Amino acid sequence: MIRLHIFPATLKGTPNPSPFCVKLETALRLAGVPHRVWYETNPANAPKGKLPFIEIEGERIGDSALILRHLNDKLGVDLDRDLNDLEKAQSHMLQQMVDERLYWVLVHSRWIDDGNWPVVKRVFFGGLPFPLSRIVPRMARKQTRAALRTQGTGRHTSDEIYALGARDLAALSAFLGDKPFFFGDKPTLTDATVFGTVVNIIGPDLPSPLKDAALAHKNLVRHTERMGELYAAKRQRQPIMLTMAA
Ligand SMILES: N[C@@H](CCC(=O)N[C@@H](CS)C(=O)NCC(=O)O)C(=O)O
Repeated sequence: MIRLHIFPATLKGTPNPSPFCVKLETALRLAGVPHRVWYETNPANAPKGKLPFIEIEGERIGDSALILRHLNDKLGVDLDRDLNDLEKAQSHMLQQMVDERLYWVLVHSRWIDDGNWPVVKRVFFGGLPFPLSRIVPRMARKQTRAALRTQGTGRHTSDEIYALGARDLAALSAFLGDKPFFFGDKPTLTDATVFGTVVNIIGPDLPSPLKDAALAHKNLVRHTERMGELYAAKRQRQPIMLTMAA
């Protein structure tokens, strides 16, 4: 049985505060891959220092894309099986835009935007005892700011960052059009990927220009609802809570 290690679902309005955890869990549910969820609170326990990761046959694998590649090689799991070569290329590009660009705009909206930071701080770090409750969020925000700067997004003004995110959302909306899913009547990995990020933009009560931009695209909102229903319908066994050393 595959163990899927993800953050606990601490943020109301999204299945998981991490878009990559939502994407992978959704993909496993859609593909009908049996798995058990283990909640991790410390990404340092992950093989690549980030969540999600899986354990399969004694091996620990990190990174949602590499995990799905591995499951494809090992078990033939492939949500994009029915796509033609051009669609596979489009699927790849859409996923990269969401994971490697839009994601960072979401990170900015949560961790850097002063309007949302107090809420994010409470949700993610509210359970820590004093003085960790003071030290850890400050350190985590500093590290996230540095990561955003290294990645590049953090070098722009807030207005510029939100404008970049709005363009990504407009591109997603235009590509989706009137279709129920990105490539027609059946969900693919692109749908799981978009769902992971867009549900995290529009679901939680964290207002931002990014959320406004997403809500303006009714087809993206409907897509998120549709994927949310599928995600719930394909639910597997109860998750286990993993107790860990900090
Ligand atoms: N490329 C990775 C990205 C995973 C990722 O960025 N996870 C974030 C949460 S959304 C994380 O664990 N961050 C913890 C950290 O950087 O310390 C994937 O696709 O799984």
